[in-house]
Amino acid sequence: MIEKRDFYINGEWTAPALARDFQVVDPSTEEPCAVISLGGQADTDAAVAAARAALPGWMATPPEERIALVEKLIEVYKERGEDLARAISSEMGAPIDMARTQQVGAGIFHLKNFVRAAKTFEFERPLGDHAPNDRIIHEAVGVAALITPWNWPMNQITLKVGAAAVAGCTMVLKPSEQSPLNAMIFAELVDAAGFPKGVFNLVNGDGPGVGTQLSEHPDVDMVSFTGSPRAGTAISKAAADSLKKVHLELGGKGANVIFEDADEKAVKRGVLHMMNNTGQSCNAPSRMLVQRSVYDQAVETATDVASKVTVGPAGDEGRHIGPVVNEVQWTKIQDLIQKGIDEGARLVAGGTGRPEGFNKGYYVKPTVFADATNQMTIAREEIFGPVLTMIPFDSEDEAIEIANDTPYGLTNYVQTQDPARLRRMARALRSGMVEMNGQSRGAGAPFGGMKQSGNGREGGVWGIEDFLEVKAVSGWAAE
Ligand code: TXE
Repeated sequence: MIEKRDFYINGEWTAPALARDFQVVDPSTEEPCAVISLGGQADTDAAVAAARAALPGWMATPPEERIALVEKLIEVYKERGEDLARAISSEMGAPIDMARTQQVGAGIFHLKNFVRAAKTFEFERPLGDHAPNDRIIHEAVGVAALITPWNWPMNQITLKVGAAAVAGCTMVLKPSEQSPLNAMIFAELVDAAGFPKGVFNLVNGDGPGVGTQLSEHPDVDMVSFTGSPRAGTAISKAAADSLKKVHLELGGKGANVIFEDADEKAVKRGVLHMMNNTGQSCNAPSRMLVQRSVYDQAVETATDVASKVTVGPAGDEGRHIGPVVNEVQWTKIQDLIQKGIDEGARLVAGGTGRPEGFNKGYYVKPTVFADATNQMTIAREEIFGPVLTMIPFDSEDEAIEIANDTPYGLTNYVQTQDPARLRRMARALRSGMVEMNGQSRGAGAPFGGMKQSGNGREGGVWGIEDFLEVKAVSGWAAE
């Protein structure tokens, strides 16, 4: 079993102030796969102090040098890609092929986008020709606490670390205690890339401990968080006393609106997208809204596609879905599937219990509910498992109303061949992202949500701006 009890503070692997072991469990087997430490106040303080001490030097480092270090990080990241994939696979259950391509691949994608965006970003610029003595200076917010979840761990860590680094922030990362191993490898990569001491620090811990301590800490200037709305609320409250900036990327309950003129692969694509990462994605298209004229056909296709999705251990090569991350999530998903049945949705694929052939591991049957209403629990709550909810609609207006009738506003999806309708839908849907006809977001596009899905945007130039203050200078003397 892997034992990795130390934290990465001020460029050194440092033993925790107080011993508090935590077992990381492999969800494919329910067996522990590693032991880490959960940090406490002294560890949090040490990491924040290191980040604070490194801040002036890092802010004064020219952006080109910060960017060059991120480029170096990309190089070393590629060399350790397999180690990262194996860690992610064992601690959160992503099938190894998918962990290599999607989970680890996402990290390279984001870091490259930050390098590209930062190279052309004007950290300083004149206000405009009308005000020749005014200058706008973008400078780092300061010390950033980065609190990340387990579902797309390297995706979320690189989205935050890459942006903070090029912006000139120093940082303390607290990865999810469910998936700390990939984050610790990432810390080794930051070290190997040659970042100055104290710029990047990592402390493992749980929400009530290190998570809360970072959120409350008077020497932390901002918190960038991805996770549950529950924790997002707790962090906002904890951060309020010191009035620090809080960036939140929370859940979603995306609608995938399928019109009668959608392309023939639209339903299949929607089901497979829902099942990807075993449904553990905040932007999952979890409500499939289908126009009534093609609804029966769509239910048939969805049933067929979902019943062919195979489930298997994360270590197995090939295309299948793995277990969900832990027992808490497994039980929550089971309860929600049961709620769907109890509230009268029609179960057409999957259901409660483990899939056939498994008596251990947090495996969930790929599940589809038809004939749901948007008021049912399965249409309102983020299930975070391989569970699709299908809802019929008649008109475009009704589809918009149902899609927007949710507290969330992260990603919505539209399938139609009608260009005018695509444009109307893109404007009408209240979400940070609208993806149409299977076209995924381009490199450097902003990621984030409206309403209770959070605030701020990650990725590309918007991600960098989130870690920057805007300073207006008047009376500027030209050089
Ligand atoms: O998340 P938590 P959980 C949603 C999804 C899932 C549910 C619960 O619906 O079913 O959340 O997942 C840290 N102060 N998402 O319980 O607890 C925690 O240690 C500071 C959506 O695992 O939010 C971890 O590092 N930090 C989401 C991180 O928050 C706190 C991804 C996420 O854990 C804290 C994950 C506190 N009080 C879950 N409490 C997405 N948007 O993609 C917890 N944490």
